[in-house]
Amino acid sequence: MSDFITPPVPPMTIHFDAQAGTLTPEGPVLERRMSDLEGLFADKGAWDEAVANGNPVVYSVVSTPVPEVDRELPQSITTIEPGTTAGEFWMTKGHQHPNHQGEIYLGISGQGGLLMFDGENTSWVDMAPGVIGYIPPGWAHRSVNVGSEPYKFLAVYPGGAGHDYGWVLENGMGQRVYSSDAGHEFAPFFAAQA
Ligand code: M6P
Ligand code: ZN
Repeated sequence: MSDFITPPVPPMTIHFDAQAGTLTPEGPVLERRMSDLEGLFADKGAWDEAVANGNPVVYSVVSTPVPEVDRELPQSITTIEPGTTAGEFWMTKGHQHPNHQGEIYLGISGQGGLLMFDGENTSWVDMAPGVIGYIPPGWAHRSVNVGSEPYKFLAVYPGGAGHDYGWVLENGMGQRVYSSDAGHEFAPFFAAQA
């Protein structure tokens, strides 16, 4: 094992409770409020208002103790609260992996979607409990809660994958996802309005 820059963590048991949507033991927990999603919703006025009106938690990410280090395989459960900002469904920031590595998402509860964009084409996976969405290398990815309950999914990804948020701010995600009578509908991507 001498060629590891960071020594690997020891083998461990992680309990995944799909009903409760928990991982035990827990590692780092991340909470993203509306103010953390600057420049992502199309309607900047509505986003400003939401930040001023309580700045709600939009999503949280609970990880296991497996670190985000090259050659490890970390996991996390993300919970996106239900809601819309000027009709646009609440979502994660979305990111690209700088070195183009794959990732899998497993739907746990609620109704969501996995939006992927490779800079040219978009792809959408309807995420429900038991569905695995596969993110191939080179596809930026964002999760969206298209239901009225919290949407939870498990992510498993290479520890050295990284999170390039600038790529999404620069290139967008190809499409936006809005609430509609039929549930959800797509609109062509356009940058956030000032
Ligand atoms: C999943 C994984 C994480 C990611 C999280 C939130 O749990 O893909 O790596 O951090 O979703 O997404 P984002 O980083 O785009 O806010
Ligand atoms: Zn990722």
